[in-house]
Amino acid sequence: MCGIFAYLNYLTPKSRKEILKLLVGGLKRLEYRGYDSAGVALDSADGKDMSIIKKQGKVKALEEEIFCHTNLDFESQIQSHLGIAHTRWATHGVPSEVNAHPQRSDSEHGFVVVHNGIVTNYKEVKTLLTQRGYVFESDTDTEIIAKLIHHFWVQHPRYSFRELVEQVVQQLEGAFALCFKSKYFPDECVATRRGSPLLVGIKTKTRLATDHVPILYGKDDLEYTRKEGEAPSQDHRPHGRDTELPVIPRSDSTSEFQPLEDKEVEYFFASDASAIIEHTNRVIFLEDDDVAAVKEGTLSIHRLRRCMDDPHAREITTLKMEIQQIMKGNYDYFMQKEIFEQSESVVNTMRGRLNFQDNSVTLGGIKDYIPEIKRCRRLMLIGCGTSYHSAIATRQLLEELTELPVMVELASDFLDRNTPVFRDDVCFFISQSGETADTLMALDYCKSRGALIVGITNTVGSSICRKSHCGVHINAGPEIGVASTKAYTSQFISLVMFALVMSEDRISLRARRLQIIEGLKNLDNLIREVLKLDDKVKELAKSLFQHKSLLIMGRGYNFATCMEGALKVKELTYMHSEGIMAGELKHGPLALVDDSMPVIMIVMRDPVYKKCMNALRQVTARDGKPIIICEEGDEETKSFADRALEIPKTVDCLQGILTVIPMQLLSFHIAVLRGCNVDCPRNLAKSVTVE
Ligand code: G6Q
Ligand code: GLU
Repeated sequence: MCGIFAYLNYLTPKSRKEILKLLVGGLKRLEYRGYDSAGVALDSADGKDMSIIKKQGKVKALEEEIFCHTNLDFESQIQSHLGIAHTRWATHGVPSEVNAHPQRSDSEHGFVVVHNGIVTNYKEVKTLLTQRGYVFESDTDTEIIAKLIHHFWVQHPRYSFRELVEQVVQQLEGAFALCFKSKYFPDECVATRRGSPLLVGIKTKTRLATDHVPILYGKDDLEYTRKEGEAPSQDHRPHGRDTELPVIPRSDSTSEFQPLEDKEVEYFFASDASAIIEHTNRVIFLEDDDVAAVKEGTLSIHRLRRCMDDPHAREITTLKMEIQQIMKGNYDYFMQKEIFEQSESVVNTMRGRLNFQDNSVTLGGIKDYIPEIKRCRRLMLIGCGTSYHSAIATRQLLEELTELPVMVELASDFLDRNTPVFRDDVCFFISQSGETADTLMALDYCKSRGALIVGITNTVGSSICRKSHCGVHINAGPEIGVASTKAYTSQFISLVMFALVMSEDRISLRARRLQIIEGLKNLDNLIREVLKLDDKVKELAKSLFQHKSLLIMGRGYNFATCMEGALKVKELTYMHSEGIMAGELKHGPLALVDDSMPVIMIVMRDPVYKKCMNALRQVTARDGKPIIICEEGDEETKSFADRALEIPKTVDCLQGILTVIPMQLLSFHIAVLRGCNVDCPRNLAKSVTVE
């Protein structure tokens, strides 16, 4: 949600135009995360001040403002420079120019900051700073950060930039990723995170001499530091009227800046790798409470306090992501591309895991934990939105193949209920982004109760990956469209593979396992077949797009498709849509049915076929005109339909992978016909890092 991008060139001359293009380019790559305004800060032409350009709306509007309406002396070359940029997704204060980031300390631009997340104690800090004479211009929580660092700078003129930032973050509660720039510390960048993702990309002319950056720790006896995860005690926080802001002692200056050596170097700070991959594939994923500082071209990573098990260094990771992977290719929309990619992405999910020669399944990331998982008391699958639906889609199979109780939970509701969790529970956290705040909090909750944590994510290096004991990367490739599509089918397959692993030594289940493995083997071809329905689905969309509502009914293995289909329709088309469990029809929803209410029914020849047919008759008896998604060649079922989409048959427990695709296509086409923003639906963000 929202995006940070910063670019620092050290002894690498760049024109201001190049720098601005880089900053705007970085923001464009982050657009998919969802935002409502954007801004950049760079040094003024004479290097004595800063230019901040902000715009409500799209990055395109900011780009136009920069290149058509400002006179920034584009051609002058700069040897070393830091520019910071941001896309904002408002949490405090309406989307507007003044609320957009960067936020500043004062009209002189002493300190400017970009922020992703929420500062929960901003009111207390604001009161304190107001008493000190600071005048606020925006409604954001972020502005207190810019002013607070200024306040510390006035109090401690000899502190380094990094030390000032360390003072600031000690006062903040909530979630944040921050990137600072200062007039007083030219060409220096300080960045830090707690609860929001941030990474540093490094680009050098020659190959890096090192594959890690040492972590420097502050003095252990620091009075005001706290252990990770521990809430700050009251007296460390500015909360009362006359409370002084406490100041932590300076850290041992001898431990500062052990250089990552290189003369000419460029650094990129970004919320995720898609913004930097076109520049470098060498990155460091920052951890919570890391403070990364670049001074005189040297990067150092600092932590205030050493905790048990803390590593000595942060690895420099080489990303394998290709730039083409995040481009639209021949498609008009990312979502469309991602729907059509599913015949390949499902294969990537299975690659190296499913051996079709000997019918074995290996999940390297959880292999060592399987004996422990087999001994557990129950499995809990936890996620939000689409990720939650993938758990619903596979619960029945997990119950069948593991013979364990399986609970499926929405992360937010799970937390609201303070659900009992025990040491012998195994908790799965399913998340495309790996950064969803609700899911992460549920993870922390279960971890603190001693459960085994298994992550199912699409984002390598994400918070959920790092916090899990073990896990499965679904390997669907970057998903840019806000509406999740290929991640859903890959999550589905990952959970099916897990069920197969759990049942590998069960003789009674051998035939069932082989049937499923056979089904998986041919899945990509069947997906290609389903995708051929695109034109037919488009025609269907033309007949539906002006309606107000759409009901989607089914049960058994296909209930998840109804829920997921309805979510896609809602989020992309802003139409009302409901996924209805067909068994519940007579308990209420049937009242909605008449000859004008659009109804889609999923009726497959699986164990609930007869029950679905009953529901179908209930609908047609009320003059309903159902559009039926049924099996290829099933004339009998088709005869009840107003219109039908025929889907190839596969194993019952995998059928949901095929039935969801027409729903993805339908919501996509309706959205285009209604003129909606397909890749960035209103009010939504790709990575939901707030509660
Ligand atoms: C659906 C959305 C959304 C998403 C959740 C959870 O189209 O993308 O419902 O699935 O916000 O996100 P994560 O899977 O990233 O945790
Ligand atoms: N809370 C900040 C604001 O409302 C930052 C929001 C974001 O993550 O973009 O300005």
